[in-house]
Amino acid sequence: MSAQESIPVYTNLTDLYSSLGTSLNHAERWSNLAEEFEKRFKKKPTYIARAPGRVNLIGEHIDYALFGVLPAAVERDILIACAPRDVPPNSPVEPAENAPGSVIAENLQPKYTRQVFAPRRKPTEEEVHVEGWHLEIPQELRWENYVKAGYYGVLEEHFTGATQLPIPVDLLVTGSVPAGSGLSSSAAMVVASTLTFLAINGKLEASSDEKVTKGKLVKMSMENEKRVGVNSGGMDQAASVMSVPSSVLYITFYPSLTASPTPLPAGAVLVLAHSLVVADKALTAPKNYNLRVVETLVGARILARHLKLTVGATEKITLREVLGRLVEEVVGDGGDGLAEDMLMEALAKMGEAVEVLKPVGTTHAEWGATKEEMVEMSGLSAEEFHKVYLSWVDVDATHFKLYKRAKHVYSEALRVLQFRKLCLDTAASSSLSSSADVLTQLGQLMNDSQTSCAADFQCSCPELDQLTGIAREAGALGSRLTGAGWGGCTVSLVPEAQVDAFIKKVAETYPPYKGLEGEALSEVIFATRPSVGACVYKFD
Ligand code: NG1
Ligand code: MG
Repeated sequence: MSAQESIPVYTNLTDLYSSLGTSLNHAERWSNLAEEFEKRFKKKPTYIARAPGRVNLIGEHIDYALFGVLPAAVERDILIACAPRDVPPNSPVEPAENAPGSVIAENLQPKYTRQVFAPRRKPTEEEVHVEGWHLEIPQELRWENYVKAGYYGVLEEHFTGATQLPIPVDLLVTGSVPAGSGLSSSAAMVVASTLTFLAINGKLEASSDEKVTKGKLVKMSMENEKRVGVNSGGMDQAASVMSVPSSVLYITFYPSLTASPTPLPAGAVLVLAHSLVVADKALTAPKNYNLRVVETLVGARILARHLKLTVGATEKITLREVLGRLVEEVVGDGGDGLAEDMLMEALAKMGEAVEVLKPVGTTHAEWGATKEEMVEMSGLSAEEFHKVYLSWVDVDATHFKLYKRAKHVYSEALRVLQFRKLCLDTAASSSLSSSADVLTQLGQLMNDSQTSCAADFQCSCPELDQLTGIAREAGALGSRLTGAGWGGCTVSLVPEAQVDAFIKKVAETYPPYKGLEGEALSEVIFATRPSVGACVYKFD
């Protein structure tokens, strides 16, 4: 699996549907979207772009510390149908429908209303600056921001300094990834919209000099997601773009982006269950997601200082790089060449090294450092510290829990490698007899991950704790939150033969599911299988 691969562009519906598998009624959704597009815009779509959501099996909140994670794309996805719109040359900027480079965005979901936007030449103060062209993305939760984010990336990547703008587009969106559920509807939206604008501007054509690869699409989508206000790692975008059916994907970010399919042992089924607590990460980021990004970065800097590693004054060293630099001093290689068993050994040692992030003379579990204390421990001046760690991000906290966060990251990174090793060893061995035991061990790692997320990273919530507990009692071998947390979904590892009984039991026991049945119930708790990553369909 290489980041250099090109993004699949299908021109034949049979090939498209066979790539998507048969478990969901894809054909009906795709043809319904195309028909609805034609009804609304009085022309056929030229492309439909697809990007799936993802479930993360294990490896939570460690992608932005540059540690490897184990997600898989889910079958649920975002689809965007699009076609170019004729705009007379040199038409005026108003009305926006006729403006050069303009976009009319509609959504099958009526609560997301029709939006029209176009880039402009003149920047105002709030606008993000791109040489030549600008597009306003307000820092508030609006559905079209995700469409704009994709557009902006393509604008910046392919049209900077150009006199010509991207071609005007009409588009229609539909999605089956529940929003705010930890299944990364946001990344699916951003990947799908980035793909839409790439496709329609000819950047996926084999003949284009600037042809975009999977790796490039992941990078662009990561940047684009930041434009919507979340300083995310790259897990969701990589999973949405690079996943393959039937395997989880081991994604690394250090020293570069790689994705290796990792087969799950036979007999293991993933069941997703929504806590029904909706986490609006874009709104709460200053108190949770972005705060965790800062806490892990500051922890890394202080740890590096204790370990006497050289760190540039303005460098935002990550916890993975601290480990890499340390190992490099000892064995001369901290990067790709480091064998996984050595990395596991080093990670176990880091679990002890993080003790230095605890305050001297106290073992208070809730300990956190104030800003002033962090500045002092970092060895930077207050100005430097502010510039490197706080100036670019909005955080809202008086205390920063560096020890707990770093402890979670190193232990979680180790669990990912242990999980992957169990999967690979099982695939390599011909005997199936150990399989029940392997599933138990995988489940235990997931349970340990949940404990660490709840106690140390503090990204769980009472409902997620309750739901994972109920899941274990109902027969899950392991159960944990998936995605950012603070609400959203849990993922449980359930033996195949017990899936129906498991779902029934959880449905009866988790109080928020009371009264739900049929489709309403299967919207909130359902089995899923690792499925394929993003693609584009091109109409004749
Ligand atoms: P969610 O909130 O589930 O999309 C977020 C980040 C990931 C990763 C996880 C936690 C975005 C787009 N994604 O996922 O990069 O850090 O949290 O493991 O912000
Ligand atoms: Mg998200």
